[in-house]
Amino acid sequence: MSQSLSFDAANRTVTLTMVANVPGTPSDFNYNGYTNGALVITVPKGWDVTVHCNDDPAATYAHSCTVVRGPEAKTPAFPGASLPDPTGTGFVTAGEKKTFRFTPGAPFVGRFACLLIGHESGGMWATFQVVNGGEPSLGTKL
Ligand SMILES: [Cu+2]
Repeated sequence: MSQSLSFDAANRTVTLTMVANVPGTPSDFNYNGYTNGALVITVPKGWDVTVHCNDDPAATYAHSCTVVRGPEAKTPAFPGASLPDPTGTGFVTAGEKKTFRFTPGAPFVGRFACLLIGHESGGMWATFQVVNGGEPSLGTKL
């Protein structure tokens, strides 16, 4: 998982790779093998965030990627913080990779979620938080 997040502190850029539907985990509705907020992404306010949203080559389902303010929110928390049309055509299918880029302008605690119907409620979301200062990190919680 360590290679899922990298950053350049001098340029305040962070790159996050989220792989949907990783096999061998209890649920197909996971990112990087984690469900229900257990994966915790932390990004400082004002950094340039590039997200690679990849569907695992062996994925069973199509999936999507959006940073949202809370449970079942359907719009991005910040301009550009989503694949385009995340509840419609903005998905990735098995082996497919798409990228989006945004700059979070204010601290908050929200979610990185799949907005395809039934996926977030099935556990497909990570915790996404924006903090004042510090460095980006990727962690886990129970
Ligand atoms: Cu999904």
